[in-house]
Formats: sequence, structure tokens, C-alpha cells
Amino acid sequence: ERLTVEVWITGMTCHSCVDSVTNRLSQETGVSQVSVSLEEQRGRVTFDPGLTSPEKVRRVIQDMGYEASLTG
Ligand code: 9UX
Repeated sequence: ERLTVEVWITGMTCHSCVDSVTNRLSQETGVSQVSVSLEEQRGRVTFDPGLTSPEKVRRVIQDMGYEASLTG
């Protein structure tokens, strides 16, 4: 099973931020697809809900120093 969560990410100011968030999330267990937009300050993360959760994804981003909130 795969779900996609949308996260608002505040504080990314250059494309290196986008790359680090993308790379970090891609390493997370259960995450299969990551798309981060600097312009929209938003991430979309596809994951296996048996292995991770929207809140875990949100916390990974927050722990990198960005504000992150689930849009749903
Ligand atoms: Mo760019 Mo992002 O110099 O934290 S990597 S602002």
C-alpha cells in the first residue's frame, strides 16, 4: 500500500534546501517518492503506511530546521 502526504515547508530559501530535504526524506524507511517545491514551499511524499507515517515525515523535516505542517 502507498499513500501520499502533502506537507507545507516554511524556511527553504534556496535550491540546496530543496535538495537536502529531498535527499533526507528519500533515505527514510518506507518512503518511495519525494517531490519538493521551493516556489510552493511544499513537499509531497509517497510512503508505505506500514513503515512510516505523515507525522514521522513531518518531524524529519522539522528536525532539519524547517517549519513543517501537514496540509490535510
Ligand atoms: Mo541555501 Mo537552505 O544557502 O537552509 S541551503 S538557504
